[in-house]
Amino acid sequence: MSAKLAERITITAEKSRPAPDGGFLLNGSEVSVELPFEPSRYLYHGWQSWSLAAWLEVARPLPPQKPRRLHPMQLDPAYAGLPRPNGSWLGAVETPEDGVVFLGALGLDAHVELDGRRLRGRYESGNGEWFVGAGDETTIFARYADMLEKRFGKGRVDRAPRVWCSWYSLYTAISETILYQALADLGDLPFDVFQVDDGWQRAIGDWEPNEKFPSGMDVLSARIQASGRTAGLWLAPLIVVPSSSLFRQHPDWILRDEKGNPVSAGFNWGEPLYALDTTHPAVLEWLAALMQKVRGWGYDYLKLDFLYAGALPGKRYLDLPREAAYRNGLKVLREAMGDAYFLTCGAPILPSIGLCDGLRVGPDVAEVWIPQRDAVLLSNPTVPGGQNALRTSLHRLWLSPLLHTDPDVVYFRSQRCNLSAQEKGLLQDLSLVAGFKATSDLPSWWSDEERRQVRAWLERRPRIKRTGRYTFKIDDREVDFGPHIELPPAPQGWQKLQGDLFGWLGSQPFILRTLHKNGQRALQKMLAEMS
Ligand code: 9PG
Repeated sequence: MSAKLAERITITAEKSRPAPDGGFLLNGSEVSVELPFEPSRYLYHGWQSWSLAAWLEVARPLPPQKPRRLHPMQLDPAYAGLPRPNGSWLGAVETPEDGVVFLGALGLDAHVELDGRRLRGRYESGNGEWFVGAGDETTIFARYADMLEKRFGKGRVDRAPRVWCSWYSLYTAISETILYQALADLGDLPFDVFQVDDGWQRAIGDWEPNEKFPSGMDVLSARIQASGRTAGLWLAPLIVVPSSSLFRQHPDWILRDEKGNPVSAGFNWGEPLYALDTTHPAVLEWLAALMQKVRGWGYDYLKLDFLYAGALPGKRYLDLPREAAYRNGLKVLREAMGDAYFLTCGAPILPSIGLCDGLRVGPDVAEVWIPQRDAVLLSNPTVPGGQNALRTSLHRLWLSPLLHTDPDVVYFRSQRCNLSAQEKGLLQDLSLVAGFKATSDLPSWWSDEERRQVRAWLERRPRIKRTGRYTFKIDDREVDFGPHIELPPAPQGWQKLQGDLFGWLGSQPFILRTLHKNGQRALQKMLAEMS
């Protein structure tokens, strides 16, 4: 089938030659592949960890993702309005004969879209290589991954560490007291890493411990290490908020547009986010010093988050293509952190390959499967939720020969969790097929039975066999994720009006600040209930 199909597609490129094991290698700043059929399904492949990746019907275009103010942190803002099916670096269509036709860039700063019967690829600047394949989906992605490895390298491919992370229980309400308690309550459960997430720092940009960590970050890491575990730390080194000292002290470090205005990197923690220019020598020095500082505190597992900010469109100190600028920044971070385990998050996919050990491959999970307002009314597949995380993570497992694919944490707890037993089971199975185990459940929230399940999950080393796009065998059990990843339908009628209103409101800073304050209040209430 594949040989025949390969003969029937028409390629337009500056140069093209047959690839050694079938398909073609192209060269050109713009290339196209004309299909001998009308495609009905397209593989959207979103830009960064949290962006949507999924096979979708060509005839059912994606409704606009809302609110718009959050686009910079949820998709590639350069292509947010594109009406046609499209994605970053690669795209594919299903063939009538049960295979796929695939077009994928072998370099950075590239985008693919489907224009009728044509797959079109374009590099944002200059020329680059492409791979075209036709035939079996799994085989083609394996070959693509292999070609990427030759160009970008790969991370450590031995087993991923088993991680306890503070985010999906305590969120920013962490303190050294609470974390000491959680650490003690974990007892001898075989977690390799105890990772402190967002909430320890003074501000986004001011990476020093706040008043909830009076003993200092080094004392905390020593306690973690004394439990036999690696200490892990979250940072978002490429973004900065206006309330930080960094922002006030170094206006010239901020990524700006042609008019000189700071480029928006989104809105979170009740504030607008801005990006650091990773081509500025002083920024690179500061990033390297930051990595050395946290290594010096004793943290040997680093989760670096909101990394997309380094690759946003803008006018830089050096005139480099944006993903090349990002990758240079990432290289400096990697070198400065030495042999620490490096997990990238909110990270553009291709330019992170070879420089990190693990990559978050989907949006955040949450203690709810489908958040009605955000996922349904706002048509947003990148917001926290079990289903959103499952869908996108599954479509990025092809990356597993290159790095550890982190599908985010799983839940065992029934306290403070609205997931059904089946939904928790789906996420637990996902962690097994992705090969990355993490949870944020506070150990004191587990029943004895739940704690027993956690131990069994941590100790398992199941045989995994992929039997189809969404089907796997985990030891002898068949798992089918297929029925659980369908996108909610686009809102109609009254729901559409509601969505439009919420979308508008959700772009207003005063609403976002209010939502943030409400979230903080809910966390304070939780802390009060816990003590
Ligand atoms: C800490 C968290 C956790 C989590 C990360 C990241 O507003 N947003 O669009 C948005 C997206 C993701 C996000 C936070 C906000 O989560 O994925 O694991 O570390 O940061 O703040």
